[in-house]
This record gives sequence, C-alpha cells and structure tokens, in this order.
Amino acid sequence: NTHMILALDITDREEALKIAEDVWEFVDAIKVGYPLILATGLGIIRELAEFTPVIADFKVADIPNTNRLICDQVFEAGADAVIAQGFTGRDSLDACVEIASEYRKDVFVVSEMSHPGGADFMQPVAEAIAKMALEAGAFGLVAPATRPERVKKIRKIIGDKLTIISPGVGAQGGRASDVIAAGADWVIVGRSIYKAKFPKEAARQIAEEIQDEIRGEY
Ligand code: BMP
Repeated sequence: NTHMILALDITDREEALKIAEDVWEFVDAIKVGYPLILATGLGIIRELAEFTPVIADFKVADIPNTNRLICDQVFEAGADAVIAQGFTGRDSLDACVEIASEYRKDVFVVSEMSHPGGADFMQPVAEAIAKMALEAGAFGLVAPATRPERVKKIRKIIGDKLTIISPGVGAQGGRASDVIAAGADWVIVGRSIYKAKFPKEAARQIAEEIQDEIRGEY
C-alpha cells in the first residue's frame, strides 16, 4: 500500500499509458477525469485498469436520475469508483451510491475543494457534506491537501468510517506527509509526477515521504 493515487490529467493516449506503465508500482490507483476521457474516450478506463484500480473523477453533480445514468456508464466502462459532488444533496448522492452498490463499486464525495476558491462557498458546508456522505454509505471523501487542518477536522467528524483521499500535493502547494499526518488515507498527485522529467523517480520520492511519515507515527 503506497497511499498514493495518480491523477492522470493527460490528453494524449500514448503518453497517458506510458506514464501509467512507468509509475503504477508506486500508486494504489489511477484517477482519470474529463481531460483524459474527453480526449481519448471512455475505453481508456479498461486500458488503465490493466495496471491499477481506476477512479473516475466526473464530479457527478446532477439530479438523481441523471446521476444514476452517469454512474451506470462509468461502472459499465470498468471504473472501480466514481467521484461525486456533495452539494447537490442527499438524494443525488443516494442515486450514485445505489448504482455503485449494484456494481459492488465505490463512491467518493467531494466535501471541499483544494484550490483557493474552494474556501469561498464549499468550506462552510464541508462538514455537513462529510456527515451526509457517512450517512449515505459513501466509501470516502475528497478533502484538500492544501489545508491539512481541514482534513484533520473532517477526520474528527467521520472517524474511521470513511476513507479520505486528498488532492493538492506538489503543484498546488500541499505536502504529502502533512496531509497524511492530518488523517488522509491517500494523497492524489498529478502534475508533480506526470510533468516531472523522471516521473518514476518523482513518484518514488513522494511514496517514500509518505512511508516515512507513516513509520514515524508508530
Ligand atoms: P495536481 O496534483 O496536478 O494538482 O492534480 C490534482 C488532481 O486532483 C486534479 O485531477 C484535480 O482536478 C483534482 N482535484 C483537486 O485538485 N482538488 C480538489 O479539491 C478535487 C479534485 O478532484
């Protein structure tokens, strides 16, 4: 377990597969989203699933019926988990959880986003979203590595019942060890790996930083 997820926001299929092949041993999952899928098609999910589990980051944020239709497509395409927004409310989230459970797959819910604007409107509702995600039977939350103190707060609310995956490490200024110390289970890293001159080395370094932090805790 490396406690690291690769965010593969690359728009060239060959390049994306090359990076996945290069770094898969240092990550526990690959997160794909609009940039890669819109550029290369949904079929890339099955190709990447050869290397690791795939998290489909579509930030699903619609009415329950549309959420159901979206999640069906995502899981039919071979994804192991989907990311949904929480602000659309309990019924919309329930729809995602319902479809995921039919496929025996997982839902992650965004509580608050990692960019500076994520503090504008999302932060005040993040704790309510975290509680809702817990009650709805989601698998985990997406919480910001750029604000470890917020991850700590969210962890207090949800206890050990939900997994926290945390983007914002490296390019956005967060540190992997800080957010793991704050209670995240996995860090999500994109540019710091796929834009590095040597992606494998970059991945290895962050993985080591995480392992050092975890060892230090015991
Ligand atoms: P990077 O390490 O290059 O900053 O990539 C972070 C990834 O996590 C991107 O795919 C981004 O869309 C996603 N993400 C984020 O950065 N902050 C959030 O709050 C939620 C996200 O999904």
